[in-house]
Amino acid sequence: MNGAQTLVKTLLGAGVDVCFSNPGTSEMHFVAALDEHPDMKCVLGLHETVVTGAADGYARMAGKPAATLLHLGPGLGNGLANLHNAKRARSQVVNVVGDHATYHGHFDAPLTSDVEGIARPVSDWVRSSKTSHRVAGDAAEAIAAARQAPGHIATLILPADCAWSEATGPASPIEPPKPLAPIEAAVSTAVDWLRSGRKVAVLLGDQALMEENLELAGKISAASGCELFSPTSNRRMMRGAGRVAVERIAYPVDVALARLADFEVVLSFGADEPVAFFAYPGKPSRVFPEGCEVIPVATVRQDIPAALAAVCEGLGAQNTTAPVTELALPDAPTGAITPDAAAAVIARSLPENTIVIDEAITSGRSLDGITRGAVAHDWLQLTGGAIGGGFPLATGAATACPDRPVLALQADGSGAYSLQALWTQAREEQHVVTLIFANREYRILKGEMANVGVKTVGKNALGMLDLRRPTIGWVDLAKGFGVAGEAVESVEDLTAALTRGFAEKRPYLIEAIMP
Ligand SMILES: Cc1ncc(C[n+]2csc(CCOP(=O)(O)OP(=O)(O)O)c2C)c(N)n1
Repeated sequence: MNGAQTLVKTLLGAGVDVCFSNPGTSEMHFVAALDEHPDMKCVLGLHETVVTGAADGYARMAGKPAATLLHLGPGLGNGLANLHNAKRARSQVVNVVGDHATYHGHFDAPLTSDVEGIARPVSDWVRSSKTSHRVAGDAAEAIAAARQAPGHIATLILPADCAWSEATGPASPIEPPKPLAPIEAAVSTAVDWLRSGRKVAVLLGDQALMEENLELAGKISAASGCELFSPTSNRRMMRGAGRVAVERIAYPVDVALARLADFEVVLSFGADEPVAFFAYPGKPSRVFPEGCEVIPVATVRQDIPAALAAVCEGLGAQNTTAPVTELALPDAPTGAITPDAAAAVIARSLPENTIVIDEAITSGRSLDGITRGAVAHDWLQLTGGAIGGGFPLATGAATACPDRPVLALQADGSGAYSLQALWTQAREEQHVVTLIFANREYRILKGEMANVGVKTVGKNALGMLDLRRPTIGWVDLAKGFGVAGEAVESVEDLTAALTRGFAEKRPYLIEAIMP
């Protein structure tokens, strides 16, 4: 058995049975080892940003890591933006990055690079295997590091000679440490605040946004009158009819500041204090008011369900009924595809249990409110602000949940970073409907120019924000990657197109041309 074979067996032994990959020569022994195991699902991405973004989407839905297979420093480098997003999502990912044979690096062949240096900023754990005998043990440690709560990026660098040389055998899985127990003092402080009659915001992130934990938060809210919020961007929120609703803090700083102005304390479960995405001249970085204390009742490293249950018990709210969202669909809109009208169509069209991927940027500003009463669904967002996550997240989510429909809400500028994922969706016959919001500009950046105080916008600046010269032909691009689709210009046609798309059970792309 060689090092690569022990690696694959170690991955499978620990339950890692999906590998998103884009291989090269230095990974050929790993490819051969994967080939010996039909129980390992290998999914090819045509660019590494697809590979890493898909691993993120997979982890969020599967609750366990996938492996990635990346080609030396440049391959890893191509995947960095979506590894950054995955790190911010606290997703579990095991990167396997091939490298030159240990003795070859010295010759400075063209692909020689500082792989560890490239990996470190986006990895919580990095190691380069030193010998073939150590590959399996390193892999077991990498998997345990990725799985440790709340989820981490582990990068294992595999020199080619460590892959092809004789090795002893696979390593047994290592059980990661359990999340830390909540601290009693934090729980009782939270209970005191909730009983105080003061204005309390409860901030929910990470595992707190899963259905059973939302129910606990709902009981706490019903018993105390506190309001429930989540950060602006979340890894995965379970929402819709039958679930406790949580309000997402708005992206525009002024809107967030106005909404949160009266709160005296924030009790957080699985979320850091939310701050403005960017600094703006004359505006604060914090979105909760000056003097408002933020108390981390449970950090992401702690047992979030246990902390919610303890606070619930402290309030005596165990038997309180959590207020859940009733099914409430907006009226059918008519006419042009504006963000509000599109949100209403989406709310009305969602099949039960859809996984929604949200990279809609400005076209998605009203989605949170308008889709709240839709049928039950999951909502995955771009967590790290590095655009180009949408198509790959959809691909990864569909890999994890082949029986659930996926709806990718995709802004056009962001979509142009990683549309190669369509090809993977076609090849894997994934049930992904992509809705492109074709506003044909970087609309958010036009607003940001004004927000940072720029008064005049001339030809050069406009040229960097406009996508009309030439317009992007999304339906043709999708067709080129093997995905059927259509363009629509009214919400009536959008409704019909979504019905067709969800009936397809294969990938389908809808280009919604916006005014
Ligand atoms: C990796 C990366 N590159 C660049 C940016 C800067 N950026 C933020 S939003 C944006 C354009 C978004 O345009 P689009 O996706 O069309 O959405 P719209 O604003 O039109 O709704 C850019 C380039 C970024 N956030 N991440």
